[in-house]
Amino acid sequence: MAGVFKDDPQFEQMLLRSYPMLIERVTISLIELPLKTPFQQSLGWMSTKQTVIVEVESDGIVGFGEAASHPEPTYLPEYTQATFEVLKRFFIPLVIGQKITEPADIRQILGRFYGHTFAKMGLESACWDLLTKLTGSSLVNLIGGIRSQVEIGKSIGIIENNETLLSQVKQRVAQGYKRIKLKVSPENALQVVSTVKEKFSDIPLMVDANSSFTIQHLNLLKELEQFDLMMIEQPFSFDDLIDHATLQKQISTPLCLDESIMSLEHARKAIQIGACKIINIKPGRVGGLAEARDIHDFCFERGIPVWCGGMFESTIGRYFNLCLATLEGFSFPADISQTNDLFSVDVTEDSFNIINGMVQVPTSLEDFGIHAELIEKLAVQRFELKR
Ligand code: OSB
Ligand code: MG
Repeated sequence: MAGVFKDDPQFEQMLLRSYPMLIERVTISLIELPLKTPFQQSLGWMSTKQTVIVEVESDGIVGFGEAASHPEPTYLPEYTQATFEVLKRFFIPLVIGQKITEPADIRQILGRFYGHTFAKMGLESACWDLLTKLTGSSLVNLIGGIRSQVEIGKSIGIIENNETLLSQVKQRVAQGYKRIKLKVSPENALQVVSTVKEKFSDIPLMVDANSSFTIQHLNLLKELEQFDLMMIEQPFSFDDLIDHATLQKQISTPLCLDESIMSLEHARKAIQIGACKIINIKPGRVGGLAEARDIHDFCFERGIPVWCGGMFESTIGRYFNLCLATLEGFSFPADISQTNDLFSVDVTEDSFNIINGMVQVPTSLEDFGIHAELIEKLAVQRFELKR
């Protein structure tokens, strides 16, 4: 806060962020949202998205948040049941009864706990929602976003049949998505990309390997160069910055890191050693919107483009991603496809609409009409703690 003065345009923002909130109740619900179409990636098949909805109450007002970790420990070590467990056992007992002045305080309070970034985001995001309700200011305003619309791309799973794959791409391009991301593995990468490139030579195209390659696949990865992809997302393991740097030195296609970046410190080191040229920011993966904004600011100052990834969140989680993607440095279409396209059940009455690949950024989470009773009904596990 030092160095921000009254005539500074940031002053109002700073005031809005400082608002005492006594955490009087926290409720978590682990829910299951069946996918309309099962999704295959190198992480495996997913037919049901498990996610944790978080409620934080202060002064009679309730904020909603989401901890959308992956259902299995294949994306990162943290998975949905672990997220629920760590919230119940460690995080909620520690935050209950605490008075915070801004959502980022959650990051300090939970700072001594390693990892479990999605669980941290669950609590912090509910506090951000609470803050918008207490101050009457939009989340975009509170975090310093500059856009009222966000560009959206589509992530397409591994589809073995070429005709089916091509018709998927065709449908998504026709719907107006601004970029297509193909999920790949060492077994299918060249075939999938060449099939799509042959028919759709000029669409913005990228691939996401979800850590399925190793440095042994160096030549295969070099062969992908010929397709002029926008970027290759996370070819190697989350804990393998060194090999990413080795690869990036040998190819001109930008590498984008997803799983590897769980904090600002990770981003700083990855950039320092040249392990990537682009960063996918998911607020859950980095432990909250405050950390996400710090990574954005760090990258923006250095001319490193970032973009907003997704975890098949419900409309609640997608809302936070949309707001984050309004920050200035977000430079590629976001993985925030429509939730009513993904799920037949959602936790809100309404959701956002994508028109020509663009979403109008919502002014408030309340606009969607949160279905609190449905969340309780859908909960396969629920835990509540009051002061
Ligand atoms: O690697 O970006 C990923 C979904 C689940 C787990 C990992 C990833 C994804 C996606 C997100 O690609 C797609 C979306 O949320 O629409
Ligand atoms: Mg990814």
